Amino acid sequence: MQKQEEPGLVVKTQSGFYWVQTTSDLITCQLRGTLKQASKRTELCVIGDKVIIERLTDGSGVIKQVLPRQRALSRIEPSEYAGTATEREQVLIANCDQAVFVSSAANPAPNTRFLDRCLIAAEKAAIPAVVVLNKIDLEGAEAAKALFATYERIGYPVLYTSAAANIGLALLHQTLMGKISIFTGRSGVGKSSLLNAIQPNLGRAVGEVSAKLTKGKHTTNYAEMIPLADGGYVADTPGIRGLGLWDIEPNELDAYFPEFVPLIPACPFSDCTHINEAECAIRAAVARGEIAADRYDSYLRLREELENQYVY
Ligand SMILES: Nc1nc2c(ncn2[C@@H]2O[C@H](COP(=O)(O)OP(=O)(O)O)[C@@H](O)[C@H]2O)c(=O)[nH]1
Ligand SMILES: [Mg+2]
Ligand SMILES: [Zn+2]
Repeated sequence: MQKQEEPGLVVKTQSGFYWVQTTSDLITCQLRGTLKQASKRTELCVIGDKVIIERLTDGSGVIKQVLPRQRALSRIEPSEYAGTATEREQVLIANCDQAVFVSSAANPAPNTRFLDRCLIAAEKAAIPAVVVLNKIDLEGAEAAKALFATYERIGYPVLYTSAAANIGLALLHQTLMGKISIFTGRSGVGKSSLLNAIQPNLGRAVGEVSAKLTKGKHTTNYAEMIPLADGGYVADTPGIRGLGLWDIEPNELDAYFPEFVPLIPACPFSDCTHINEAECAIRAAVARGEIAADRYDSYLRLREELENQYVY
């Protein structure tokens, strides 16, 4: 009997098992043995990957092929090897339509340094980013909103929400509908609460302490994206502590700050670092207040981090 091959979408991964949505059903698969040796520096198969499977008689399946990725949101895998020659790429999601980065107005207070890092990763991957500021029902919301207006000026969509007070949820729902999204941000900002307010069980458990899922070497073991009733999928990542920029050269960093891009040609040197060159157009724009000092500060810090990264 000829074995039947079928296309499918990887919607969940856990400890070497892959849940693949085919046109007819959800089937638990493992990777074909020969695929496993293909690469040590990155992951072979992650949520969002399109694959070709073959069914086995016991009802499970084998992934025979992982189709080329259109896009992927990555970071340096948090592990004891990070910063060494054996560090690996962790692909958080493949082929997603957008990345939604959630912060909270208070409790925890916003960390734009971390948000900028996430936005750079999305720009590198050419994934459209959406910024969410949650918990705007809390004291301090006005100051936080003023801070986030910077991102609107740059051109990112910014949604102001409160899962607790039911603000902005319809717009968030609309933003997610029909798309494959990664929904991420630090622990406690309200990711699960927002998703559960949109659709029951769309988010992971509220208040979940996910240390087990986020720490150490085995961080890649569990990931899931959940279907929206109206089409699309949302991957609610457990709170992400850090996001080491993967595969970015120091001298390409400026290209991932959209508000820098139109000014870069005005710098006197084509390899301007925008750190200390006289007549640098970026520094001049910061001085005039056209580029937010906070964003420029993020640029300087990330640039230094990239300069210090392991060189292969
Ligand atoms: N005041 C307020 N609290 C919220 C809001 N959204 C979530 N929370 C609370 O913040 C805590 C963390 O929420 P959770 O959804 O687990 O955050 P996650 O770690 O990002 O998934 C919980 O105690 C929630 O009840 C909000 O909009 N306003
Ligand atoms: Mg959560
Ligand atoms: Zn410059």
